[in-house]
Amino acid sequence: MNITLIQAPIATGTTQKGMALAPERYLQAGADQSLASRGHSVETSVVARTTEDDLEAVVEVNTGLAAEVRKATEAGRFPMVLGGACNVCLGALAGLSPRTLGIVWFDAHGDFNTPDTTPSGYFDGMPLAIAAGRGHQNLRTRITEGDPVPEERVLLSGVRDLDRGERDSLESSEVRVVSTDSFKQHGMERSLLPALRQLATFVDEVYLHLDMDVLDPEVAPGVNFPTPGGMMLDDLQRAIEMIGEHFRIAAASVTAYDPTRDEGDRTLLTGLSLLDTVAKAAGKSSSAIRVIS
Ligand SMILES: [Mn+2]
Repeated sequence: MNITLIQAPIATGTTQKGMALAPERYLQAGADQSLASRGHSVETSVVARTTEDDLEAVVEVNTGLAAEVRKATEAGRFPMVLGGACNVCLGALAGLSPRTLGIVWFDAHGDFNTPDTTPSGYFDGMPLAIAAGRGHQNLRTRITEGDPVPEERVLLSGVRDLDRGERDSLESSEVRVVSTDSFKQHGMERSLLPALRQLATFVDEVYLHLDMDVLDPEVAPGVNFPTPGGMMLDDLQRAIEMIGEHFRIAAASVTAYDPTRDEGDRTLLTGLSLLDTVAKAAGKSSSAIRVIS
């Protein structure tokens, strides 16, 4: 497959700046060569952050990212975004609009706070809500003319740490949530499959978002908010394959890796292997006839 690896080095918040170093670290470690060695044709691009102000930088980087995603898509290339924090979803989705697509989002957290519910004020606890039309819409509309993604087209998976107000918002929303509790009770495949099938009644194309903290800190310690009880790598890889079996994957982002918090490059290596998994699933989903079983 033809892939454009787009580096989006953005992080918000005072102690989370390390996430902005992730894209460069992935490239240093040979992310592009690793994909090329599996038969993909890989191009790389970088979106620059020039402003100090976090919210202005969110607009700046995501506007640039949207242009890169659009360019890649128009050239028949698969946009693979290396975050950066989870707000890169805004630029990725903006580059894909006005498509009819859903979101499959893997995260230990909901990222569904709004300025009204957030206990911390942390911007990167809000991007999924923003993408779905809740909170900071003036900021979203500076990045895109497209509509928010309707909540019934959003699947949030691997969640195990929600703030109270965020939990209430999710419960009263149309967002489909598959928690790690459900994985433990029923197994990952048996939990995720019904949710994917439901989503497939609304969309045949998705944006795939992988926050590295969805994984257990055992395999991905290099994140800002490590949360025990996460997914193991093989389960997440299988989940990504399943998504490729049910949907065309329009673009993907791998976010929230903080190289300054890694232990022995464990998170880096996990991230690199996920890029391969995503590329394979996306390649399959774009070429094969999908069977919704
Ligand atoms: Mn996140």
